[in-house]
Amino acid sequence: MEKLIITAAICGAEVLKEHNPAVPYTVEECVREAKSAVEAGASIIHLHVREDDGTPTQSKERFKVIIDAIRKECPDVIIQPSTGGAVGMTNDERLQPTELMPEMATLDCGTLNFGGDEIFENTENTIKYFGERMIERGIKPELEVFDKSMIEMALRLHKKGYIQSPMHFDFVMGVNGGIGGDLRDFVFLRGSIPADATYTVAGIGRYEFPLAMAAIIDGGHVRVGFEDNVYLSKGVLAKSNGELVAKVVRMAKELGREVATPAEARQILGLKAR
Ligand code: KMH
Ligand code: ZN
Repeated sequence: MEKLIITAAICGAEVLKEHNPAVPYTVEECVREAKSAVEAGASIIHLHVREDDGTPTQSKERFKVIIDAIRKECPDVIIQPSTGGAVGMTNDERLQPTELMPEMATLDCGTLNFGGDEIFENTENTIKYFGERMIERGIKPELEVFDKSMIEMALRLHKKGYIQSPMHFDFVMGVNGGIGGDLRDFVFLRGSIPADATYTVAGIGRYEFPLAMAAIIDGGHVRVGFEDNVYLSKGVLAKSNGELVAKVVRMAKELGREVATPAEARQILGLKAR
């Protein structure tokens, strides 16, 4: 079985220090959290950035400062900026970090309710626009799918040339508005992607570790981190993203699955050398 790629989604756009005081906002806090995750075994950092007061931003300049600072401490790690940003941002605002030519970036494959009155909008034309920019810039998209219909969308746009093979999916499961996080939901998504595709699973809240276990067994890959879940176990806040990654590493070890280095992750994902 392929080695396990662990992605750490260290920050997100919605989770706050009120949920867990270790959620990073400042440059120094982002470096601390990325470093803890990489030292524990993460090979990819899925990155959102904030202003120092916690306000989400897609500013290219802010991304550059934080990416450069993370790179100083973790020179090999794959940094995957978000193009989802936060609900309500414009397409061009969201695309700014792709101008920095990262190896990967997320590409959200559909619109969904995002709790309360929030709608995370990704129309077909938005997805095409983002897909084109990523092809132009040589960026491998992580196809974020929050429901089965979003896999259909990705496959359709792949046929039309907006997304290239081999595709790499991220099943984001358990969002209020998307697919649930039960094993049958996972099996449904997992069985719906092409044979040459890879996937990672990001379980939200209490789904994080059960779905990680399923992906480890199945040969898929795993995303954990404060963006998705702030608890190490029921009622126990994680002290760092590294603690969440370390738990996945322990699970993988118990199940006999080796963990990929960033170089091995690049090979598995077919990332272009920079
Ligand atoms: N913050 C969400 C609205 C992504 O990173 O591409 C979108 C999100 C997805 O987190
Ligand atoms: Zn994200």
